[in-house]
Amino acid sequence: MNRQEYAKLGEAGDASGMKVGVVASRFNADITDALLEGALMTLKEWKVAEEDITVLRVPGSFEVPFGAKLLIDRGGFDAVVALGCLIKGETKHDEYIANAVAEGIMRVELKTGVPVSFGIITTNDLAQAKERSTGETNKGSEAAAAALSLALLKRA
Ligand code: DLZ
Repeated sequence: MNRQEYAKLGEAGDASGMKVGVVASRFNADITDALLEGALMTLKEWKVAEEDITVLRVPGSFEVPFGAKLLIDRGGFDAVVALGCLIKGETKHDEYIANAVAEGIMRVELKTGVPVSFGIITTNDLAQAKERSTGETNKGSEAAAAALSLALLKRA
C-alpha cells in the first residue's frame, strides 16, 4: 500500500509522542539511503517528532533483525522500521538472506510485542531497486506507515 492508500483507510494519523526506531542496512547504500529518506519523510507526515526518531545503521540486511532487537531492548520504542535492499546476484545468497531476515523480523516483533515493519526490498536488479526506493513507490515510506499504523492500533 502506498501513502495515499493508507490515508484512504483513515490510518494516516497523528503519531505524535511515539518513539520510533529505524534500522537501515549500509549494503546497497544508495538505495537504503533513499528508503531511509522516504521513511523519515513519512514519520514527519505522521507527526513523529525528530527527537523521537533513532536511526541505527547496520552492515547488511542480515543484521537488520539484530539491530531492531538492540533498539527495542533499550526500551521505550513504540515501533521500529526495518530497511534494507537485497539485489539478486549470481548465487542464491539473496534468497537465503531474505528468508532469514523476514523470519528474524517477525520473531523480534512477536517476541517483543513492538511492531517492526518489513521495508527490505528484494529485487532482480538495480533498476527495480531504484524504482522501489523513490517517489510514490518508496517502500521505506510504506514501511514507516505500516509500523505507525500498528503502533496506533496498539495504542488504541
Ligand atoms: C553478502 C551480501 C550479499 C551477497 N548481498 C547483499 C545484498 O544484496 N543486500 C544486503 O543488504 N546485504 C547483502 N549481503 C550482506 C549480508 O546482509 C550480511 O551483511 C553479511 O552476510 C554479513 O553477515
